[in-house]
Amino acid sequence: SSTERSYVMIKPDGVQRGLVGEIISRFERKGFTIKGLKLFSCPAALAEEHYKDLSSKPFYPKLVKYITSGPVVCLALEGPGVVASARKLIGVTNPLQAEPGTIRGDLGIETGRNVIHGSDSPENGEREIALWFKEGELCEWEPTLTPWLRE
Ligand code: DAT
Ligand code: MG
Repeated sequence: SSTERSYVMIKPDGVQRGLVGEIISRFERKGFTIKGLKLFSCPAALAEEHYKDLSSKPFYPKLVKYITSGPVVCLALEGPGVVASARKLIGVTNPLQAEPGTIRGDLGIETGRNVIHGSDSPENGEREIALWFKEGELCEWEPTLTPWLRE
């Protein structure tokens, strides 16, 4: 549906490398609507909750350390099919395997420094947006451009 939302996050390596504008620009150009946007230093408890499905993996402690190693940029994106489309724009988990043209394919070389996160289902999109954004941090707005993007 057109109200589908994805939680997208530029990870600390993306922020440190000055890729914030480059990355946000790709989602803007594609036509998704930014409903939430902030720079944020995330506490370990939040990173642990966000990645709780991976808590049994050997790389989980390093993953939590990485995500909390510096500020991240949190994005709530909305639009038809935004969850799957954002995953396509992002590329597969290992940047060396990600296609050129994708964010990870163009900008990264290691799984443990893969620049960006995107929700893997609409349900997780809602779960993650609720986790990372507080009440009042999201904007209810509709761009005047919408009729030029959607019939
Ligand atoms: P994705 O971020 O593509 O949805 P995921 O949900 O399977 O991938 O894993 C979340 C993050 O955990 C991923 O972006 C990087 C890290 N990760 C995944 N598999 C890993 C591995 N085998 N070794 C190190 N880090 C890994
Ligand atoms: Mg995932």
